[in-house]
Amino acid sequence: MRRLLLLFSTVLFGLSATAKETYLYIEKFTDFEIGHSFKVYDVKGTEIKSATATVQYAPGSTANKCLFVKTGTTPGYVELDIPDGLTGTKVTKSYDRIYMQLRYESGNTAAKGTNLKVLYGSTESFSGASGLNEAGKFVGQNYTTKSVSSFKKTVRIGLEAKNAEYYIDNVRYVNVYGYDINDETQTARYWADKLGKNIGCCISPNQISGSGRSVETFYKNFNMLVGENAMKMDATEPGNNSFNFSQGDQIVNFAKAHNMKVRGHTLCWHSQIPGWIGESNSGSNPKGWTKKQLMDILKNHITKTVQHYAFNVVEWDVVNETLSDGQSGNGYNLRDNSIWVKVIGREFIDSAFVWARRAADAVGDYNVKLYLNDYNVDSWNGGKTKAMYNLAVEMKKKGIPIDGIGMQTHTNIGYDLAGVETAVRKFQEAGLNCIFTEIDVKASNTASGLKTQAQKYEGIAEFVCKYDISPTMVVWGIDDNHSWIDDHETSVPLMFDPDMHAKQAYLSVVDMFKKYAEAAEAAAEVDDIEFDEDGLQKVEEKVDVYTLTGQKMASGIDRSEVDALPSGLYIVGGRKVYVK
Ligand code: 9MR
Repeated sequence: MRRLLLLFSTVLFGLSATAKETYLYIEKFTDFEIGHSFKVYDVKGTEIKSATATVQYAPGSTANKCLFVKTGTTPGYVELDIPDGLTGTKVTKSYDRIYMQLRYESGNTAAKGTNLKVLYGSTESFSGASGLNEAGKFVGQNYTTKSVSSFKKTVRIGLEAKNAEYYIDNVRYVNVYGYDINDETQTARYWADKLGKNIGCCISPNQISGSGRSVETFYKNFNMLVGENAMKMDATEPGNNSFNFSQGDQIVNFAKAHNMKVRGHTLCWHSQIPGWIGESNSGSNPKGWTKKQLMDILKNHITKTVQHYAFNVVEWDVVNETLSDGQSGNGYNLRDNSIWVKVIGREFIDSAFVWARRAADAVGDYNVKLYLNDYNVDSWNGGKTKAMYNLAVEMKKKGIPIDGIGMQTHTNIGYDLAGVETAVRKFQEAGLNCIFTEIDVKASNTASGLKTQAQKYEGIAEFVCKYDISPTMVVWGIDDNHSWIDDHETSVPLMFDPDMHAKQAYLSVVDMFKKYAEAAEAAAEVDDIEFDEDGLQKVEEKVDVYTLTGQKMASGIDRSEVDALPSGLYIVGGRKVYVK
């Protein structure tokens, strides 16, 4: 008897505090006629003709179909088809759990307390307690399976029980991670790559070794890495003019192996300076360096570091956290607990950028971008953001080679997205890039905390998608247990939980990148350039206008009317246009 209807579905539900579970049914038995039989095999893969597995109604039901298994002197395992389009490797890697309901009746207790086995051919993917201890009811249970590589298009399941009678129902694969890491279209990296944007994560060399889920989580979901500490001055120049790039090199090599970019953090900071220079976070000068000596030290450091990483680092934080906290918004103040500020003064900033640019240009690395990076410089409603703007614009006007500013974005669920967008536009008007370099959004591990957190991450992702001057967003840690924020009990700031389950934050970032990438693809399809008889490109006077998400805003309007649209990005006559 053939299956009546080929049907399987992915059902999303079970929203836990952290991640969604994805279910993929192997078999519900509802699509088979009563009496349909399945083949049964022994553990070595030899068919057992004397055992039976037939579709029946569940005990006491006239509607709910399930499978009734009857074994003889050898335990038998029922063969079920793997859902279409899936391979055994993919299934067992992406869905590392199998769930099913099992039941025995009090009249035959041979199945009680026995092991369940999950086999692909004769390769065991799971063997362990079935959890079947009470007669007369279905018991639902999750079994964590092992990945297998030898498989056919079927999976075999059953209890290790002789002369037994029992029922099986609702057999399904369970993905506890909230997304399928082996399906690239479910990752932020895939869509960010399509948009030419960077989605990054900070990393330490000790997180790179091995091949487990956490390592995979880095390179499958992100296309950019930043050393959390590896490229700071205390790591790279532990002695005067004595360099050690080994930690940063490990990150660069890992990134290369996985076709990822690297951003450099950081060339000049008041913190994490080597002891031979002075004290971190201090304006004191215990070694008595003169201004000229300290300038030479900084120039040498920047030149050698930039040239060592030339072509391998695409963005540098040239100067980090040079602004003081508490700014009025008029002009700017520099922090005074910095040896650079105290001994060299304001000019160290300009010099650092010039040295970095010259060092890169001298070896032909013309594309590396140079950033001024700081925290609490996100919302235009904050005085420090205006101070950042004032400093960056002053530099730009003087011809200092600054490409943009980095908003570190160490924030919380109060993050003022509207104020941030205003700031992004201000930087855009000033001809500066504006990127998000160290994102963490503090939130409580509650449904509402995680939901609001996801909205903030999503909002940041939208700015990155929407603004050409915002090519990068980087999160400051892979999961909630790898964060410099140490109140893990009360705050879970990142996009993955410690077991690498995707949180809502990650899933909404994926969706946002996907939305813009698909809209961009749709726009490219209508981007048919026409030429007139002189070979010149025809410019349509009447155009259709769409939002980036494909919603039609206007049909056949005069091109000149486009300027009157509310400010934002549109697809006008098949081209992406920004209306101020
Ligand atoms: O995450 C970094 C942590 O491991 C270091 O101990 C700390 C030392 O200052 O620096 C942390 O990273 C900081 C980054 O370099 C600059 N912005 C603030 C980050 C969080 O403190």
